[in-house]
Amino acid sequence: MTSILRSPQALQLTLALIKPDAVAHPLILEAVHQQILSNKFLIVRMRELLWRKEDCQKFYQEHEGRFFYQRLVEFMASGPIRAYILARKDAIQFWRTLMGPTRVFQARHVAPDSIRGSFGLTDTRNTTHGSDSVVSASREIAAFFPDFSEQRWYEEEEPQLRRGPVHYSPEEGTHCAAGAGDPGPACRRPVGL
Ligand code: 3AN
Repeated sequence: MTSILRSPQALQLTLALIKPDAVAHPLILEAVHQQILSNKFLIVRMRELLWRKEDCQKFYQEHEGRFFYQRLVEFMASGPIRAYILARKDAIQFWRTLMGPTRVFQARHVAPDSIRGSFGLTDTRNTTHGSDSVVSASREIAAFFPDFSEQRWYEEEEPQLRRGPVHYSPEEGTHCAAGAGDPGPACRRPVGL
């Protein structure tokens, strides 16, 4: 994998998932979406999907053998999930802080206003997922958005989004650069990609 030197000001990308427990409840789904917007993340891509069990197994491979692995895989394939590519300065760490701790009991105590503190049901059904490093963000983004080119996004869309102005489309649930004239690639892409 080639590593690209990026300006310290560059927006960082992360993969965020809303898990089946939250997607099943429209009010919780909307509340999490609003948290994303109110915390100044840019929604670069968004899609909803049903995950196949084999894909869950691959995604959570590092946890294979742990006591919760089977339960986790079954749960993640049990209903629709929503996947986002989010951009922001320090997006990875910021999203993880917003999610709160993995364990819901702990989240309710140490970060009651976090997403998991507010909506988490159990340690498995804990509302959201977020990448934990730049390397895993790239891998996870590629797993959910195979047509998305991170390199092209950094070349074409990131500079426009960083400089602004930025437009949010409530219909698509995504942001794009809203410069005068040419709308830029973020606004021209086919819906769903
Ligand atoms: P996080 O999602 O906070 O980065 P990871 O990557 O350690 O946590 O774990 C992936 C997922 O595995 C968690 N989101 C959670 O659903 C599940 N998980 C982790 N630890 C436990 C546990 N002790 N008991 C039950 N499920 C767990």
